[in-house]
Amino acid sequence: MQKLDSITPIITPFTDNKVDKDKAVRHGEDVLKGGMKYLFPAGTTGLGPSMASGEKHDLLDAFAHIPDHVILQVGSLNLEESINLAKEAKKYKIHAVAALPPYYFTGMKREWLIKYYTKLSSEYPTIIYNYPDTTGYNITYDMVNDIKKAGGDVIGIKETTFNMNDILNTKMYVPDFKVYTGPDQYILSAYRLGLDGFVSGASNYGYKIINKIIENYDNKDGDRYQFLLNELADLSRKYGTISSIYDMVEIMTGIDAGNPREPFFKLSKEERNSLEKEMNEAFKKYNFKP
Ligand code: ELE
Repeated sequence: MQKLDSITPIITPFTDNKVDKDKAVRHGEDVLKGGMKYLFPAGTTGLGPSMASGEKHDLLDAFAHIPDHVILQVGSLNLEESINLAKEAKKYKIHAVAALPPYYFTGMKREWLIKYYTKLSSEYPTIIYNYPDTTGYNITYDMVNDIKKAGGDVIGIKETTFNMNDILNTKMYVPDFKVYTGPDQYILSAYRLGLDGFVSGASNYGYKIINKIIENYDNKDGDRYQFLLNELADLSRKYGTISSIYDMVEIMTGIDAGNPREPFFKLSKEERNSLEKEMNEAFKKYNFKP
């Protein structure tokens, strides 16, 4: 079985509210050494929508020594800024950019979404970041085909949705196109359904478990490790979405990945201890040695 594309939407380490490039590099390199193929800075887990364009550029610069392994999320509510970042991505020769659609505003016309992706991807190969629950827009296979027809260079899509029908339609009806799952729960499904890869927030801390899922994708152990990862992802949400990942990285890899930035608040000592205890219980339950 060929390994699929494994993509980590890395957390952004902040120190005194500023992007901490050194910590980002240490954490990013550890994740790649752990077996993941691409880093995806400024995604959801990376707090991308809350970052200024210059800060996203800082991340591009931090990983300038490993451009083949970088997919920078550049989508924003300001297309000119996104296009400028795509131009920078071209200079740095990274693997590709990715982009959320314009979000928040209601009533964006289908043809505007198509124009947005056509313009952006004409600057640099683009992976569509489809996250309908948060953006309010679902980028479906027919829209992808229209973007391509209009000359856009969209090379793949990251489907952060549990709607498997949409995911499979895109795989089936869009030729020469990579389809990646977004939810942590769908890593095993990406393998079993013949998709092209996965993006997993849990890979920031759980890459060893993900390697076990991959090794065992065709047997029952694959399910066991996927269930363990799902429980960890649930714990992450219970203790504070995204913020908890900074602690989970330190607990599982020993790496200091800095702090989140407010309004994502750091976990208290008590919360962190309780999270660690629950993580250890999950490891025991699934017979996994971290
Ligand atoms: C996930 C989203 C979804 C990973 C990114 C990702 O962070 O950019 O909390 O499961 O809705 O698809 O983070 O997060 P949840 O691509």
